[in-house]
Amino acid sequence: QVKPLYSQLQCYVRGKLEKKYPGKMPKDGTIPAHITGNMWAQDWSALYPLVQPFPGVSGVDVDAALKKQKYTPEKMVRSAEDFYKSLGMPALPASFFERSQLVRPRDRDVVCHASAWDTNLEGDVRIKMCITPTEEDFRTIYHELGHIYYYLAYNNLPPLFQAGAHDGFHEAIGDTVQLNLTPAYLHRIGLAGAPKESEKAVINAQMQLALEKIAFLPFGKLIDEWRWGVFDGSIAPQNYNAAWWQLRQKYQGVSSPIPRSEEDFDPGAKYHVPANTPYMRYFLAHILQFQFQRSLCEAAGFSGPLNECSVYGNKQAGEKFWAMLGKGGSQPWPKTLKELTGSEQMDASAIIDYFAPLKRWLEAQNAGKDCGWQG
Ligand code: X8Z
Ligand code: ZN
Repeated sequence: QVKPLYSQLQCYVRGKLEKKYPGKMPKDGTIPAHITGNMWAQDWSALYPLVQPFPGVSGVDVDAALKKQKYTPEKMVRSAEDFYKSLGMPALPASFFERSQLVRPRDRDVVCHASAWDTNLEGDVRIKMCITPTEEDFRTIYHELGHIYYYLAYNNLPPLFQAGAHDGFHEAIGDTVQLNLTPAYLHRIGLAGAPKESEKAVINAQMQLALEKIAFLPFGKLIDEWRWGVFDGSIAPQNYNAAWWQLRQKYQGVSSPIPRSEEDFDPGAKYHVPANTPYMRYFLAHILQFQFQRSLCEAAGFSGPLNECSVYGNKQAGEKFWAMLGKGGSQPWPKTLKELTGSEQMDASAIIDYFAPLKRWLEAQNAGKDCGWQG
């Protein structure tokens, strides 16, 4: 369902890169992973200045605003907390602020990959991050608090039920909230100017989000395909790195910047591989979060295009969300999904609807181009 949209995005971005680096791009239609500006080419947001559909039409620069307003890590967390509170959810416990690691310690080396914990299954919730005043970290905090609010919501269930409906639900909560960080919301909290309401501004905003959420999809799929291949032996140790890059090329249409060999172990640079954290959860979350958002927007009585909805401050949406979180792992996930969305199926119709304007625009831009890559 989502591959055609990804292919259009990959094709458009590659075209822009070809213009910027004439004669330097691989001939097989792939994008060298490093020029996406992300170590894993899993988030292409850094390319936004290059691929912005309508330059000069309202760009939201959250990075600059955070720095200019001297946002501290705690202030960034308070901003995310405020969003959840606006939905009627509780304030974070004081212990959260006392015991979380929000900044990189000065005296020792730590793992800085963001994570969220309920350390005692009784509400001693904490996050572990090394927050800097960037848009990426700002958005990641909203993601981590999704885990924290899920922990709090199912805290009074028996320990065995203190879990997400499935892993993908856990990853989708904060991501759903991220979908509400619209230009209008960012303006409301003072991190962006007054939003321009034009079709061009909508396409710009969609491109910005797609570089994060659509670019991620094939990456989200391939990590566990590689891990499961390792576990069942179909990927042998002498083939670990080659198999990794084959999947990268096949699904993402990206290639390694320089030749690699089995002397290298590139999968090891992705946190979840050495940490043995399953990854399919993020792929599922990227589909689910749009289903969740559609239901929350319906609960809020919103009837416009899904991509223009923000449920900030909406108690009806919040109640529905909180009720779902409170079910934790106490019943089969399709039942929980049905209670929120009316359907027992995970499906991509919501993400497709959401990005329909961008897809139309990309198809028009790519018309006549030779899209696709050798996989
Ligand atoms: O690992 C994470 C979160 C912690 S659960 C920061 N994410 C994946 C990643 O960074 O690879 C969120 C998006 C995908
Ligand atoms: Zn997470």
